[in-house]
Order: sequence, then C-alpha cells, then structure tokens
Amino acid sequence: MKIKHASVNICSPGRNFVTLKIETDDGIYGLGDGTLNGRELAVASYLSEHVIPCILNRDPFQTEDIWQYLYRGAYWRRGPVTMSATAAVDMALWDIKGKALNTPVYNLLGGRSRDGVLVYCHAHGADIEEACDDVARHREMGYKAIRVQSGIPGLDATYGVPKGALPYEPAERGLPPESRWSTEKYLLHVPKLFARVREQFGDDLHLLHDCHHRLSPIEAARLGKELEPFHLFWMEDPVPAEFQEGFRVIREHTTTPIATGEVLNSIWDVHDLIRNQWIDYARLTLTHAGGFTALKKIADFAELYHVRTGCHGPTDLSPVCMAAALHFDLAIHNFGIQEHMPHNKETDEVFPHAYRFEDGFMFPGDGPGLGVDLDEKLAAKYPYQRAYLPVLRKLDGTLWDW
Ligand code: KDG
Ligand code: MG
Repeated sequence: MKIKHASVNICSPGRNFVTLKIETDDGIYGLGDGTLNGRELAVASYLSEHVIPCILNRDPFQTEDIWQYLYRGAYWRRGPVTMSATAAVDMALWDIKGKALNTPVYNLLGGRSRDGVLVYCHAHGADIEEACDDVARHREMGYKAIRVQSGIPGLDATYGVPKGALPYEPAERGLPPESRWSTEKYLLHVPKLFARVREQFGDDLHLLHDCHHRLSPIEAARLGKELEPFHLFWMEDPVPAEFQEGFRVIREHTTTPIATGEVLNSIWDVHDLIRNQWIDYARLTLTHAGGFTALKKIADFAELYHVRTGCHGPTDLSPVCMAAALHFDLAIHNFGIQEHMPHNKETDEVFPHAYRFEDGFMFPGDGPGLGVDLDEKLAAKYPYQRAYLPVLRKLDGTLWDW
C-alpha cells in the first residue's frame, strides 16, 4: 500500500479547523487534525507546501519512520506549527492502519487498559453563585469531574467565563481582543470559590481549576496551599508552561496536584517537569505534540515517574483529535483524565463520529481506525474566517500572559 494523495481541508463551522486527509492507492483514507487556534493557515501551508510532497508514495504503515523523517529530517524541528503538521500526518496514518487491519486504533496502541475514559467538563459563571449553578447542571448531566472558573470581582472579563449565555469560546473574529488582569484580585477570589463549591457539593466530585499561565511561582505556591483543604484534582497551568524550573518552587510549597502542557509540543518541553516530578499531569495533545507516535513516548516516559496524562480537549481541536485522544486514553496505562468541551452542532455534523459520552465517561467506539469522518461537501459551506485568541494586560497596561 502507498500514499497516493493528500489534501488539507480548512473549514469554520463556528470556529476554524484544519484537517489533513491522506488517501492510499488501495482506496483507504485517514484523517488527521492539524488545528492550531489563531494560526491555522500556518499549519495548512506547512502541510501543503512542505510536508505533503515528501510523503507521497511512502508506505503508510511506516508511522515511526515517517514521523522521524518529519522531525529529525526537517532540521527546523519542534514548535507548534511543525508539530501540529507532523501530528496531522501521524494521526491520519494510524487511522489508515486501523482501517487496513480492520481494528480500532486503541488495539494498535496496546488494547484497552480500562472500560471508559473519565472526562472533565467546564462549569463557569459570572460570579460564585452562577458558577455553582453551572456545577449543579453539569453534575446532573453525569459528569464526575468538573473544572470551575468564575468571574472575578473588579475585573471585566477573565479566562474561562463567557460574556453572554453562549458556551465559552476564546477565539474571536477580527483583531485580538484585549482585556485587563489583576493577580491580586484573582488570588483573593479563587479560594472563596472552591470553599463554596465544596460546601455545596461535598467531597465526591473531582474539581479542577485552570490558572491559565498567569501567576509567578510563589503566587502559584500560595494559591495551591490555600486550595489544599478543597482537595482539587488539579491546578492547571499555574505559571507559563515553558518555565520548567518555576514548577519546583510551587512543588516545594503545596500538595495540590499540578497539571501543565497544553501549549507544549515535544518531549523536551516536559523532560525536566517529569523527571523532577514537578508535575502530576502532562496535558500535551496529540494534535500539538506530534501525534500518537510522539505522545506515546511522552506517556511511557511519564509513567516511570508516576506522572499521568490529562490531554487538552478544547473546542479548538477538531472531533478528529477528540476521537484520537479517546483511543489513546483508553489504551495507555498512565491515563489520568481527558478534557471534554463539546463541539457545536454544526461541527458535529461536519465531522460525524462514533465516540460518545455516557455517565461521566467517554468511549471511542469499536469500529476500524479512529471512527471519525469529514463531510467535505458540508465543510465547504463554512469557509475559513480569521480569528485570534485574546491578549491580556495588567491594570496598568503591562502586557501579560493570556
Ligand atoms: O486555544 C486556547 C484554548 O485551547 C485554551 O485557552 C483552553 O486552556 C484551555 C483549556 O484548558 O481548555
Ligand atoms: Mg488550560
């Protein structure tokens, strides 16, 4: 079997997605997600101009060699654009392998290690009261693990809290929106939020929180310490993720578990975090960190240090990535939890899929390959629209990490 053709689909059923379709000479095709929120066309062009010409006529079963070719063979390696493009190829090839062998991808990764994949959802509100109502709503839907974010008194907007009644979606059409930030106000507020949530919902629910890269190590240490009585499942991205040494300070002060990695792209980005046991959960995704071939190595390395996975799963990764993540989560031993942010109706229609949610868990389906498709005709009705993630400044105007 040989790779005969490959094409990049860019569509925007509510938000932009980049999908690679690889076709073989015996009629099988595979899909890979290469979506990089706010930088979609960079990946699409990297794929079309630089990657696709190099993979034609290769054996699609050679996932390791093709991955090494795109990584080591590229000289300019790593980085979100390169690794997302590499991931799209790798994901599509594993999809082809599964279809050719008539088995779900999880069987190629070691087979099932569990019955279902524990997922966490997002609850949020303009204030603590509204956030608690949203926790109640999600608990009613069956979720056993809930990330909680709330508006902060004195700030107009904050990460994870939508402005209106629509679900939270950070990218906006037009130029990047800007908002203001105060670490002081945030640090005073978050412990009150979790005190209230635990008081209302008791100890059984897993609770998570995303700091979204905004604290210094010692500020994060303080927050982790103050959240200890509420035993969070994790505190996510307390400091900018690329500052690996920063996690040591947090670790020395608190037993609140720490998760990071959604913006990281390679095993070298988490190498120190894992081998020093500065984190508990590695959140790299299949799409942004090089696909199954790369993430399996990261998970296996993490397993040695009791670090578990917690793959990023926002709406800005397509259902192709969600399907792939569920196969991965089902198979690897040191799975921790999977993020689940449901896509809108239009996206689900463009990407028909076998995966499903039931009572707090997700299941990838047992059909061959990834179990996800792309309706290209329907996708054509939703052309690409440029959109950006927001930019953040402190109250005095200093540019800050969003
Ligand atoms: O594109 C950026 C989003 O994926 C990110 O802000 C979402 O932090 C996020 C999360 O944990 O889902
Ligand atoms: Mg996050």
